[in-house]
Amino acid sequence: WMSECGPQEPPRLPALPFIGSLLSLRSPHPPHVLFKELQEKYGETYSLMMGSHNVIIVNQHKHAKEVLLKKGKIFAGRPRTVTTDVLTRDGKDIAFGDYSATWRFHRKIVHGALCMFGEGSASIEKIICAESQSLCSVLSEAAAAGLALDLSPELTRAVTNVICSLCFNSSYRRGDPEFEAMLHYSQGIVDTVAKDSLVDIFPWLQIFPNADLRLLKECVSVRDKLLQKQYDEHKADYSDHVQRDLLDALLRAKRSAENNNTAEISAESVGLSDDHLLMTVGDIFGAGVETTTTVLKWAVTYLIHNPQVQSHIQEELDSKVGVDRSPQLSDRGSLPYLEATIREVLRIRPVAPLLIPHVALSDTSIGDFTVRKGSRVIINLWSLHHDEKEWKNPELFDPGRFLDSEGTGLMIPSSSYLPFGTGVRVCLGEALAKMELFLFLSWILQRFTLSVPPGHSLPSLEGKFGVVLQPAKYKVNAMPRPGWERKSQSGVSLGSY
Ligand code: HEM
Ligand code: PLO
Repeated sequence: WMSECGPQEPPRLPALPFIGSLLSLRSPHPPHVLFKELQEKYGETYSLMMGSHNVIIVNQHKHAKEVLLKKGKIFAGRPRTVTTDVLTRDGKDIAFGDYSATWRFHRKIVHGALCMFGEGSASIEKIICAESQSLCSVLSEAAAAGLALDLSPELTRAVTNVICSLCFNSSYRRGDPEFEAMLHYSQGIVDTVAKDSLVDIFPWLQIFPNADLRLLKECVSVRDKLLQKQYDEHKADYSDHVQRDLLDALLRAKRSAENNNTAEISAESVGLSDDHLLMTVGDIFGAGVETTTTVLKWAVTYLIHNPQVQSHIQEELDSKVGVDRSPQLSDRGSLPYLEATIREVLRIRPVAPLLIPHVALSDTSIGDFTVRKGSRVIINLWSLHHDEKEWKNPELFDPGRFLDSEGTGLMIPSSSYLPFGTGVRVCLGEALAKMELFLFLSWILQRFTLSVPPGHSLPSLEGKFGVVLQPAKYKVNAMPRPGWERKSQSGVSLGSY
């Protein structure tokens, strides 16, 4: 009967009860969990009406890949929302900006800059190792003083300095007031922007609680001042001959567009205005800090919960790297269990469980369902990564699922795994993030065993849902491993990487 009637739209939830439960009661579950549960009643792919917006929720990998990969260009749009417009000056960035020539151009510049300073080149490895060294010496000092430490600010500073080097050729010392300000504003933005992700696209945004919107605007203005300062300094000592960082790469593209200033292509029209440059570098800086830090915090949380995984990684490190030198990127191939652990962390607690919403740019379809132009599409990565048909015991933390039966070869056991997305909107920082995760974790675990302080309970595994899924705050004991009690403090044998 259905097929004779021609193409069908996805099953639709009754709008009002749903919105009522999600927003008024705020539901006992975060949206990604709620959307996974709603599959039982409505099927894997269903839609909701939110005011005038049709929103399609995709919970299954075949449909997800059709949207992101096979029809990637058709679904490459982004919705405009009140909070992301505040953050990005009406979508003048990459992540929240709509599909356009400007978006493509900025992705290309960033990609080129990351390749040049990052991937492959030795310098990024040196930067990350220097930050690892500094991070480990903070852990040593705390251990020597018998103190338990909230690792969050330390991990954030290490990750921030890597992205600071790449974006601005600068870094922060411990206790730097500008760094403290950055920590504060960035948390404020994470707490308020794209709140509950798609909740931001409900019409009740017009009655968005003023306190939240005010906090967001304050935080964004602090961020913008810091970005503007970097921008002015870079403009002042810009030279065509040296490219120190991403901001220089963006300025160079702007200069060259201005020099070729013909009627058709001006720097403004290809999206190289001051605003566009600032928003792009703001995106990379923000994404560079919040995502990688969040994964490191989840990794530490799961390692504390699973001491057997931690000691397995340490045995691997002892036999493949030893204690006479520090881990380096070229060790990645010989530390499969650590790689598998990183993959498992990215599976079980995806940083962006609903990705960023996509928009259909023309009439199209997903599987047998028709999709109208302008529909918003939410890919529920949480459902993909916790699909019982694809993963045995999905809530169980088991790095072994990413290893072959010998336990030595890496593999991806299911295609229901997309921690960085895929297709035209795929994450721009995947390679950088993987290098950082590998080096930071291998340095820490070579030197320390992590645990909760005596008398403390294990940290919660439930994340706080926002634009990124963050673990709660807790204190950690970093106990120097045999052979590292003095060495890591004096710096002996930390030299060779
Ligand atoms: C987008 C994951 C680190 C820059 C994304 C998306 C995901 C993701 C799921 C959305 C894809 C979509 O909407 O379809 C991650 C994870 C990271 C990480 C898991 C860390 C482990 C980074 C880093 C950077 C970065 C370090 C910067 C260097 C971006 C940008 C976008 C993006 C600019 C927007 C792309 C676009 O809309 O065209 N990331 N990311 N990410 N990521 Fe990452
Ligand atoms: C994080 C807080 C910063 O202050 C601003 C910022 C910029 C880019 C955002 C990032 C935040 C959160 C994670 C995002 C990133 C762009 C791509 C990335 C959304 C809001 C992901 C995971 O998709």
